[in-house]
Amino acid sequence: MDYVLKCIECGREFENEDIYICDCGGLLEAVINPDTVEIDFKFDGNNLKVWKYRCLLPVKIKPVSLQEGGTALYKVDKIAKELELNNVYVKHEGLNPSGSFKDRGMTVGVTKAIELGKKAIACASTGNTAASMAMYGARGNLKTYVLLPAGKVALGKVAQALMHGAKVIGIKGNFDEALSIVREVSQKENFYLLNSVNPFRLEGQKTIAYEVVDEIGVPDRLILPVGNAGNISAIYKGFRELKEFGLIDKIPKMTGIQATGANPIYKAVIDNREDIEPVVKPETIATAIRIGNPVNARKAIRAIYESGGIAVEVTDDEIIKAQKDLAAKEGIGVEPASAASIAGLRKIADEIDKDEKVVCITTGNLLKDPEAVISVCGEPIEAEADIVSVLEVL
Ligand code: AN7
Repeated sequence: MDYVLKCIECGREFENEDIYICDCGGLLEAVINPDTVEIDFKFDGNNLKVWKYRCLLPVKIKPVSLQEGGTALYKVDKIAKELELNNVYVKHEGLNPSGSFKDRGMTVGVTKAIELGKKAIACASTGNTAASMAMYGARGNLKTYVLLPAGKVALGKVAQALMHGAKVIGIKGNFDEALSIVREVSQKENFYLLNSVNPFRLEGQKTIAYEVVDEIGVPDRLILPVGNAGNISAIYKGFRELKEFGLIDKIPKMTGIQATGANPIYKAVIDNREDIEPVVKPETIATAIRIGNPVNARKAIRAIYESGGIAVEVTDDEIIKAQKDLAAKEGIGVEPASAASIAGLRKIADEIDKDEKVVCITTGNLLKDPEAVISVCGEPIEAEADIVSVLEVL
């Protein structure tokens, strides 16, 4: 399969794969030449995993894999009924090996790092990227370096990054500052940067689109939380490619959800702009999407406009309610950022046709952020170790 990295702004094409950004400052995208692709999979719902779609993934060597993808797709009829909708699904990306969708990107990104002869990989992270990168770095024998906003990353994610052997540095600043630092450090130290500005990482994440089509055909609408805006860009690219290759005939309305305290893409879309104004001090309980200056904003905003989608903002209270609904009514445990997709669905339910096929992506697992859970649910009740005391509190 032939592909080039192409600038989404000026159209310049690069043979060199060891770059992240065009000289003009534009984001890059891996553009596959459809005439050189031989589709060797069937959309039959079987054998779901990222590497089922290898013929559309731009890597040449044996992948560094932990059997990512193939996540569960649940129909959520109780939540749907409350909203007077008939076809609502949740694709639970929290069931990936590290507990988030980032694994789809990392299996491709880390494989590319090895292909390029890199010895070390790096990222800034609100947590999940770090956890996933540490895991795949370990699997691929690479050194891993992580910059986090100190005190603002869910405990489970920090624990993962540490245990899988990353060098973890908490900076006294936010994610946007960490990303700007790690971009420069990576250049100086020849680390392969695995934030979502890396076009190959997004290639892995586009398989969410492929898998949804494999399972239920093309939905009418796809809803997901938006932070650094890589995932919405990647999933849109996945659908766009399938359409270009003649495998599907429509693209779902891409619907991006942000927290009110970290909402630059929402603000741009309601003003019909193509560029964001960064939020300088982003804040939300959904620390995964506590991002004020998303690097993939221009890709994401195009994905929303071109697909006829929208952007929505939700409050922390709405996020917590959605997290509880998913957990207590449907048995699906997700972290706060992931619940934003259901909170967003609730907000726009009136505008959705009742028979629309809607897929909400829940991006990360409940276990990632136990502290957020305790802060909203409280501690367990204590009782003496005897039957009478237990019956009393029941
Ligand atoms: C659970 O880990 O940015 O819009 O550094 O962990 O593609 O950034 C995490 C993002 C949604 C937003 N849900 O995805 C990181 C990081 C969860 C996340 C997002 C993240 P993008």
